[in-house]
Amino acid sequence: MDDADLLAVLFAFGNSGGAEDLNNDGIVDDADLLTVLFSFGDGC
Ligand SMILES: [Ca+2]
Repeated sequence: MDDADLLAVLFAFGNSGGAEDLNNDGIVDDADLLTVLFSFGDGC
């Protein structure tokens, strides 16, 4: 999990679903962004 993952979520922000919908609630939103931030630096 690094800045590339963060960018992927930012670019997909507002989109429905997809690989960037990390919590699988159907939309890429701030919750997914927070998931990336909390996991930043972890392997995933
Ligand atoms: Ca989501």
